[in-house]
Amino acid sequence: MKKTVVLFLLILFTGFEVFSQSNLLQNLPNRKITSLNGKWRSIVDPYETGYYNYRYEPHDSQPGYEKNPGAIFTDYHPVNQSELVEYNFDESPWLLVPRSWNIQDDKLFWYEGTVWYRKLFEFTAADPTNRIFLYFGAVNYQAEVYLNGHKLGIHVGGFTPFNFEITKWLRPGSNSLVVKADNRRKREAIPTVNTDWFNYGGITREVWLVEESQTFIQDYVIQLKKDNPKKVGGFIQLDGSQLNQTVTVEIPELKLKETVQANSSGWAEVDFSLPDYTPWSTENPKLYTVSLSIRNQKLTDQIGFRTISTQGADLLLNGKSIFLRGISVHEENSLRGDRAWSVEDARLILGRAKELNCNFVRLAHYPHNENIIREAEKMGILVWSEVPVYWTILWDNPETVQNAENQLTEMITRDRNRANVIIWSVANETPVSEARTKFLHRLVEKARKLDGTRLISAALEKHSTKEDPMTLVIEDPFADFVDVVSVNEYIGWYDGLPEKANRVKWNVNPDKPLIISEFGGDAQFGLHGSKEARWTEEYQEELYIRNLAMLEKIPSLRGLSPWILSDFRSPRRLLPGIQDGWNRKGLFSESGEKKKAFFVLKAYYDKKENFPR
Ligand code: GCB
Repeated sequence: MKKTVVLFLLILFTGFEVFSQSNLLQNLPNRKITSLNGKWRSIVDPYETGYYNYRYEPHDSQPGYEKNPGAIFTDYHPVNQSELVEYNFDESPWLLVPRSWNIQDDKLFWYEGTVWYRKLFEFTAADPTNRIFLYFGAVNYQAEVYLNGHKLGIHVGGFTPFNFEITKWLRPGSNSLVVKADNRRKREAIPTVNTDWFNYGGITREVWLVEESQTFIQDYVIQLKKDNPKKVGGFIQLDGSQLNQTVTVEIPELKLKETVQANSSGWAEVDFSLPDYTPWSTENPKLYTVSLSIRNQKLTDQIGFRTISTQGADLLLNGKSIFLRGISVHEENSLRGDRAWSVEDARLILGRAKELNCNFVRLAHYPHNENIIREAEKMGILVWSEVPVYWTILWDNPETVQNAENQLTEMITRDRNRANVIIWSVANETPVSEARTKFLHRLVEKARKLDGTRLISAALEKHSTKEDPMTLVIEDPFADFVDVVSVNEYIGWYDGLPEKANRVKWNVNPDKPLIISEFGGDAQFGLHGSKEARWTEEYQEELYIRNLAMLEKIPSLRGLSPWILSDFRSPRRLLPGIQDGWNRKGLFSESGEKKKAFFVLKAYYDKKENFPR
């Protein structure tokens, strides 16, 4: 009986807490932050001993501590010397944060499970009345967070940020922050068990303390209104005890100063005209310093103003038809063979994209870190951002849809002030069914509610018609819900040989822009042979030549993001001597050499620079 009650409470407790967190703070880089990056103590705990007892029940709470069903590895120090304690953070190995654990110790390379992390830190607020928050860029996949023995909450989803207010749990002197990170793949999760990328585990992005006054600006949107290059719309959300405040919005370079009044919920609508300005564009990625001020806070951001819309098959950036010279990218620094997280990593990835003459990256298949979005924004690179609704999700499970919706919300909330983000993608290669379309439709509705200004898409699949296997169509009811139709195709790799591209005809909706969100094939850098020999650079080169010639004939084609910029780790890729755990579809090898196909795509993009002429 007791067991059942404990389990029930646990389900209730976790069920309630899974998505509970303080509302996400907007614009971390410009806040008053203190980094908790660096060395953390770690305990690798494959059996979750720090959580369950020998009856596989969550441990009871410790005397003198908050009720923390489950966790005992919360840096508990027994009062009584004779008490049995079977862990010791002080003597446990270090792990670097942010990083995945997989490449820090050979024993952890394939590890999927729980690692407990601990950071001791001291913190004195600039003003004792200030409020302190703890912010994680991302933890893959599930994080349980404890401060000084108190459980702050749980976060699910490996690629989005989350934060907790910790003001009342902080102590003068040393504080102990413990994170249980668990990267086990689960059937009901987003993504599910089966993907084509490496399941890097741990605290993979930056960790910060954020200091704010009693009442502060928590979130805002300052963006051009949909299709209106003259008007700024959005909102400002305050948090705290003095919510009825006036907020001043200033753009000094434009000599703009506006005030808005927050209501009793701390919410203020933003709606004003913008004087003459230089729009953000790929050629001139102009950003303005925008400041938002209330009584005790001035928060600045660098914001670009541009419109993005569609008209028939055209994609219009600032009203002008553009072609997306793109490339798909994983969040991986291939030189280190690890998750990318830093500004330097972002510059490496985006620098390679620039060498290809790209103006667009598809950040596949999950939200990437904020550094890459902001660096791309400064470099004039447009962004497609995606949630990991990938392949075979459990479409009918209400918790799964809730989880996807939550990840989508965190992605959009973090990046909806970035001028370069133009497309929210809600899925990749999901099999058509009624349940799946309903699931994705719900995500579209959510995305539009959170951000009515950007375009919605998803990477769909093509089909051939019954009458003619060489005629390709996109037979998917979901194509009706998206602003931009995007499709992945592997003609010449999984689907026939490269010459097949000569014989194929596409029959797609001429009234929506089409993006080929993937095409490509594997080549091992330095392996040469005839253009018919798979895995050679010549084969990949031929595949690119044929595919580009085929795609060029589609009148509604407005962009490409071939698969992929660089070779990336994937446990699905097992061919010895060639793949060795790497997906070899990169135009760059993992050590950064250019394959022959790189030059084919670059030459195509050089010509496309003159689009639409
Ligand atoms: C796809 C997937 C991508 C894979 C790629 C491949 O269609 O969207 O995640 O990595 O194919 O290499 O097979």
